[in-house]
Parts: sequence; C-alpha cells; structure tokens
Amino acid sequence: MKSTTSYIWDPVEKISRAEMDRLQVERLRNGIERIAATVPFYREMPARSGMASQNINSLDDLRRFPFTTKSDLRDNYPFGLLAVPLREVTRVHASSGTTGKPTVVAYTRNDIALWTDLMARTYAAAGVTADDIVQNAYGYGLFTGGLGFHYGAERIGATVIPIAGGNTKRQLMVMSDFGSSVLCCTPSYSLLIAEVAEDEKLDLKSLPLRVGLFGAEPWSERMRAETEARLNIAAVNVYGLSEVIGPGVAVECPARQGLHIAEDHFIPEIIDPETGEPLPDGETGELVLTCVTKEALPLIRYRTRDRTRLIREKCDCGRATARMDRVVGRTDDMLIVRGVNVFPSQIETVLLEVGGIEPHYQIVVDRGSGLMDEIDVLVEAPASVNGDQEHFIQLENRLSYEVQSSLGISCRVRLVAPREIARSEGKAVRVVDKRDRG
Ligand code: DLL
Repeated sequence: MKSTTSYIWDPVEKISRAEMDRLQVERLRNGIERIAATVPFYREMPARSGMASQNINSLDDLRRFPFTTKSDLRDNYPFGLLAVPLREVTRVHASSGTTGKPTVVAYTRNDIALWTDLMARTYAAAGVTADDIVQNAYGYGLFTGGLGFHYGAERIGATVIPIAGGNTKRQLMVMSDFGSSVLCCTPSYSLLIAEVAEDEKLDLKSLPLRVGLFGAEPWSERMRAETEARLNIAAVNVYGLSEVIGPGVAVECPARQGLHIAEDHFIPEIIDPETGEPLPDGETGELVLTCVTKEALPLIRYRTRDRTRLIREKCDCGRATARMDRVVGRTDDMLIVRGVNVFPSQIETVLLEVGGIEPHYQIVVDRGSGLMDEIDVLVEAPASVNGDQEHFIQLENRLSYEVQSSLGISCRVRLVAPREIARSEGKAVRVVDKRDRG
C-alpha cells in the first residue's frame, strides 16, 4: 500500500464536542423552523411531535420528531418535498430504485457549494492535493458519484479526468498515458480495472497511481486488502447517499477506525430498525441522518437503511467528529433464509478470509424442491485451480464449511470458472433472490 499525507480541509472538523453540540442544536432549531414553514409534508410535524423549533434545546429533542423514509420521497415524487421554489433549484440528481420511479433529489446553488466543500474534505482526508491527477470513473449523470467527485476535485485544485465508468481498456490507457495518481470508482469496478490490466499485461505497480476513493456499495476489510494489493494503492472508504447529498457524508482518515461524518451538516443517530428506538453509541443498527443546512431538500431523521454503528471516541487524526463504522449492509439487503438473518458482507468476509479464490462472488437464494429456502454462493476459482479437480473439490468443501459455520445454516459454495460472474462498472449485484418469482 502506498502512503498518503492526509490533511484537514475545514477547521470545523476539529472543533470540540461541546462546540459541535452547540452548533448542531442551533442549526437544527433554524432548520426545523425553515422546513416547517416551507414544506407542506413537514408543516404538521412540530404539532404532531409536540415540539416547536423554539423548544429545541438539545440533540435529544430531535428524537421526538418522526422519521422520513424512502417511501415518503416516492409518495412526493418528483418535487413534493422541496423546501424552495423550483426556480431556486440549480441541479437535480436521482437514484434508481428497484421499484419503477427513481428517487429525485435537488440542490440550490448553495447546496452545490456545500456539497463541493464536503467533497474537498473527502479528498483532503484521502491526502489528495492540487498536485494530483484524478481519474473519475464514477458514472456521470443522474447518479451523484460522477459530478460529486468532479466538483470536489476541482475545488482542491487537482486535475480531473472526467472519464466516467466503463470502457475499461480506455481507462487503463488514460491511466498510464496521463499518469493518474488518484482513482475514483466503486470498489468492485476497481477490481475489474485490475483484472483487465492483468489481461493487458499492464503492470499497475509501475504507474503513479497511489490512492483510490471507493464507495457507493458495501465492501469488506478483506476486499480492501485485495484491492490495495492488486492496484498497489491506498484504498479509502467514502460514504454518502443521494437523499442526504451524495458522496461526502462521511470519509475515512488514515487511522481507518471508521468514517468521519460531516456532523456540522448531518446529525447522525443509530436506531433499532425493528422498533425505531435509538440505540446507544457502539451498537449496530440503522443509520438515521438529519440535514440541518441544506436548502432544497432538507430531510429530518432520514432512515438510510444502512447498518453501521457510531464511534465517538477521539480519533488520532485530529478530527473531533463522530465516526460511523464501515457499512455492514443494508437493512433491506439482509436475507432471511430459513429464519436466519444473512448479510452478504458476512459471506464476503468469510470467502476472502479462506482465500485462494478470485474476489468475485454472487449469492443466489431460491426455493429448493422441498420448498425450503436454499442458498448457493457462487465464487470464482482462480485459473490455476481450474483444471485440478482434487484441489477444486477440496477448496469448495472448505469454503462451504466455513460459510456454513459462520452463517449457522447449511449452504453450498460452488466454484465457477474464472470470469463467469458478471462484472460491474458501477454497483455490483451481489444477491440474486429468486424466491419471489413464482
Ligand atoms: O452511492 C453516493 C456515493 C457515490 C457514495 C460515490 C460514495 C461514492 P446512492 O446511489 O443514493 O448514492 O446510494 C446510496 O449506497 O445508502 C449505501 O447503501 C451505499 N453506499 C454508499 N457508500 C457506501 C460505502 C451513492 N462507502 C447507498 N459503503 C447508501 C457501503 C455504501 N455502502
């Protein structure tokens, strides 16, 4: 792994807990007042919760407000939750949902400036400077990844290559001819880039590439090790979601003890996804975020559906902001197989821990002949094992055993030939659930 020199972009990241609490309460009070005055959906909220903005004196008061969910956004599609007239909106983005219409999000000029600044913080935490050449392979368009990383790179003065995702051979040509030092894309796409580089006999280690800013999908610590080894870079975890702003909500510092949340703009809580009750710091549950400064689409207690935990101990890097642990999955990604909760990330960790495989896998759930749920994990064997039947079977048995022990239910790991699992240029599809399709 190459080293990077991380720095702090905005002094607000270092303010004391007490100062941050004060800032949050003040911003929350103003934010609630503005939202209640401008968004019909939220107008009734203070009355419903018995909580007028003047009475907000501590962060605990936030807990009295109801949650906002993805279906609230869907019900108010496309512009029903805006807190400003449409003529003040300078940009919209959207995230594609699994069900029909996308979720639309909007930004005023100030929101774009804020987002750009948060992305500058992100690059700074990853040690990216004006001397860097940033190859931005996130998708440009309605997805927030492309333009979010683009504006942030310009803000810190780096040279940005807006190459977008896909056309992997061209990515490699540009990387080597332009001398890109930073790669921005999903973690799964970075592995495809590494794979194509191997095919093309391009030695990534001979290139100036030194850091990757990866996010937009869950990835395990093991996957990070794999990525860092294959690309010979430091791989930094970046978190965000369109509804809240896009990438830039939280980023890792070199201490790698969680991702620092931009708490001066987004107030984090962790709740029990079943009961909605707040969980104490350190416990894993669903992350809920409240936007206190955004103008166009400020959401109160938005349920992200991402499972993580909050860490508030002081960090060695000098930032005083709360951190969230790496996302272990989404509450709606959780598979319930024969009554047991199964997280794809759990399977990923076991597979890569056993090792001796390619880091490409897919989890297939189906109803078996007895109508019992069955779970198959397809994982690619490296080319070296492919002809060696004995080794192949041994490895398969070992992987099945380890995954079963970790999940606590029977399941089959099946090794498949190299390249058999579809590659992704954006977010990888890790789970195929065939149970609902008749
Ligand atoms: O994925 C924003 C983004 C772009 C983040 C580029 C980082 C880098 P959406 O398409 O709305 O926005 O998807 C948001 O992706 O709720 C998480 O489930 C997942 N996600 C995002 N970052 C991470 C991460 C963008 N670092 C959803 N680790 C979120 C795990 C992540 N999951």
